[in-house]
Amino acid sequence: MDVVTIGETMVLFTPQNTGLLRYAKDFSLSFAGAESNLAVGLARLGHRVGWMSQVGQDEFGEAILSFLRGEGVDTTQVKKHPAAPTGLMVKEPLHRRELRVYYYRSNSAASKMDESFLNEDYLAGAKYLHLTGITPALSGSCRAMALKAVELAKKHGVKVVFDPNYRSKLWGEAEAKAALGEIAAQADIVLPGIEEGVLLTGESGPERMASRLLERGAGLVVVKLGTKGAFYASAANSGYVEGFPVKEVADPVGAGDAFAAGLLSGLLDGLSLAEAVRRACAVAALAVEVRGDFEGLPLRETLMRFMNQSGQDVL
Ligand code: KDG
Repeated sequence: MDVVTIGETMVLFTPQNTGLLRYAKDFSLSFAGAESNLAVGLARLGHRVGWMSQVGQDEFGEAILSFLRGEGVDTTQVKKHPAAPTGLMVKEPLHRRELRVYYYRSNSAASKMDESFLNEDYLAGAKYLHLTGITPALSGSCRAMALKAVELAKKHGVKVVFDPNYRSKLWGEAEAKAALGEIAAQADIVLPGIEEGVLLTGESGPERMASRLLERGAGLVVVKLGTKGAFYASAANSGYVEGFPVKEVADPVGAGDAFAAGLLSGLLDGLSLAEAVRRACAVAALAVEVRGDFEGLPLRETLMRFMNQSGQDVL
């Protein structure tokens, strides 16, 4: 595998209309999960990617597996829990500027993953291990598993990519700061957004955030700056990359996962750091123009045309 990622995927219900959820009658069904979003993003760009997780022994679990297999993601490591269900997520688009999300995932099948779940040989065969800060927030056993996965990756020379993905609905700031900081310090690549950078370092600017995270052990830090682009820093070099123009943000959820997919795709293709960050910005820009967490993730050909036209319409 080029990339192995571990995390929960949920069935996602989105009302057809905006407004309070209590009045919603018609929903569309899709899937949500930072790690599987990344996996789909990489698969669409032609990379080999494996998603490790646990779903319930239920129809929603089967739906998630069919979907990810259809996208070309390797699901051979996925287990089915005999009793715990597949998690659910519901979006509440109140109006164009405010989106609330609700989780029905405590005690889900994925939250029951633990260290015994990890297949060392499978992890050892990857070039990158991708983790997000959502997995350690799911349960104590998931947190231990995430740390063990980092340890195994390091033992086998697999590069660890960590997206802090702080979710305030899953845990409090103090607990998150400690747990996310522990993984970030061991990761080769850390991908915070501005708010996560503040949480992890107490700094407010991307340059100082990146310096703090590098001092603590990260090899490369890329701070995501939304439509403005990103700031990257490693021991060797640093710089800003401008974002691509976004016509209209249809759905910002999943932008960070799209960014991570673009970055890893660029690094796997041997691009320079700045070029890989530029690819990350382009994938994120395309992803947010489409409603849904992963639906707008581009195929390689679309991405290349978009980038060659510097973000003009891809016809
Ligand atoms: O990054 C997008 C994810 O936040 C979304 O797909 C759902 O994984 C998810 C979560 O836990 O919030």
